[in-house]
Amino acid sequence: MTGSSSRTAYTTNNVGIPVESDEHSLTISPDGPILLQDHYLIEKMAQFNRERVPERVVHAKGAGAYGVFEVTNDVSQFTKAVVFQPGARTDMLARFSTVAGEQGSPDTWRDPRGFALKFYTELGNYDMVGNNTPVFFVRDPQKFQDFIRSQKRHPATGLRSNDMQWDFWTLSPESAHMVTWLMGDRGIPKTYRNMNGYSSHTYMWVNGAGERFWVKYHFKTDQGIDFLPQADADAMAGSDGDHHRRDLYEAIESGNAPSWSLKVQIMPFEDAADYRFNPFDLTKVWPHGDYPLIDVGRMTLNENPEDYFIHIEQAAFEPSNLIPGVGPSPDKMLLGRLFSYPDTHRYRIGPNYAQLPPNRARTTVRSYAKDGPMRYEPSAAARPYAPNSYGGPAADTERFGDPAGWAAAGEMVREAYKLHREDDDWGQAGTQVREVLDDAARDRLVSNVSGHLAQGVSRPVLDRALQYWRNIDKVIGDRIAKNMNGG
Ligand code: HDE
Repeated sequence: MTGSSSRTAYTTNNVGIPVESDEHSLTISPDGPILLQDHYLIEKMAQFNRERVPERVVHAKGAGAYGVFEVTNDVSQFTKAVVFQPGARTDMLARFSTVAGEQGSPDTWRDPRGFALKFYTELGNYDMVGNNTPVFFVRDPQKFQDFIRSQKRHPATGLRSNDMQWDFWTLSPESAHMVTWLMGDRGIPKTYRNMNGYSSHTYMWVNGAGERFWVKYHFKTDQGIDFLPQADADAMAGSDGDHHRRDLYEAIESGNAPSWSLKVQIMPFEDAADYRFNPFDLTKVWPHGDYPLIDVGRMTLNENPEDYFIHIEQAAFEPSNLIPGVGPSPDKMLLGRLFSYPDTHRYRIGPNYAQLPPNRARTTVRSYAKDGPMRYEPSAAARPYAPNSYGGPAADTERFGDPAGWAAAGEMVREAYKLHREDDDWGQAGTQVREVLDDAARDRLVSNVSGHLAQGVSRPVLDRALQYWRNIDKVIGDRIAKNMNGG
């Protein structure tokens, strides 16, 4: 037998026992029956059948990397959050994703892109889970599940259906602003490195004096915004369905670390009530002329995960991971999300998902949680209950007791938001078309919408879609109608 140092490492089973062969099952004579005691064969087959966890019900296809966030401007007058303090440097994880496609779907389908961030701070993990668009399709979580189902597969055919998509959108006019973003250049980023990220929601910041502000985040790509024209994206979907995942991995591997500059819009707490738009309506932006962008810092992604499944497939982002100095807002969609994400993680990767490598806090965890499947970190408390007289952790209400909240009163109702003086469903979409897009971008928008409508959208949905676009902008709507020969 040659010395073990000259051989490669030997194969073991899952508990470290050396195995006799990587190639042959255990049989009676070479041609005989396989024996039940071939537990290594059984272990391999049984493990293989259990390798999958349910994919994310939305945002199933994605890519991710580790990195660092560095503060470059003093915004401590607005927030006490440790991640945003002058000089702070915080390790982080980012995951970018499409929305409607399944795990094996092409990266270059037209879709919003997820922009999920996890900051490992000394006061726990802070997650900012946004998209590459500053708005969203709906403004009440009651409609989110239905919206997603209209984007996915028809229950009879198992096929995606543009008719379902436009049926939902044209019956939900609040979608107009986001659909304008989606059908424009931002709907297919050239790479994950060439897109911005947004909180989309309004959040609350609280400073050290307890003063509250409303805030929207803008992560501006330092690589420059860029997109794929529809035809190029369609071709790429066929030639390399993992184009965006590959690009991010190879860029980081080659030392070409992508970065994003974080800027925020800050609204004084008292401005919200009388602002011209509902500042908590997720289908609206705050025009930058009203609340200009303020520099905060830079996020750089410079480390690929060593194992994709462990670190990216099992990554659990949640908008409810809010550290002191950051809080939610009355945005109904955000409040709905605070429940949904931990719920989906418990279902998808188990109740102890917070102990998995990408989700583990990098600070001391003194939670009273215990037991449950796959738990392997002991509870920090000598006794599994609070209060206790054995030195267990106790909430520091004096230091952390000030919830980032707001006053609320009134009867229970099921109604839309009260309208602010410039609130409607079409105005900001029209502004986007007329004032933000240039002629070439408008031409591409008309072409993208026409092409999408031409794929299976039938009357009466098609007629509603043409009126939808005329409501956004008459000129654009007429151009689309002309293309559809139905105008
Ligand atoms: Fe999500 N969303 N979402 N979403 N979302 C999920 O949680 C949900 C919304 C976003 O890379 C799920 O872990 C509800 C807006 C990203 O792992 C789920 C509502 C925005 C990701 C979920 C929304 C997002 C998700 C599925 C309406 C941008 C991927 C898998 C109230 C501001 C995160 C998961 C990652 C994933 C729920 C709408 C962004 C089902 C209920 C708006 C980037 O929990």
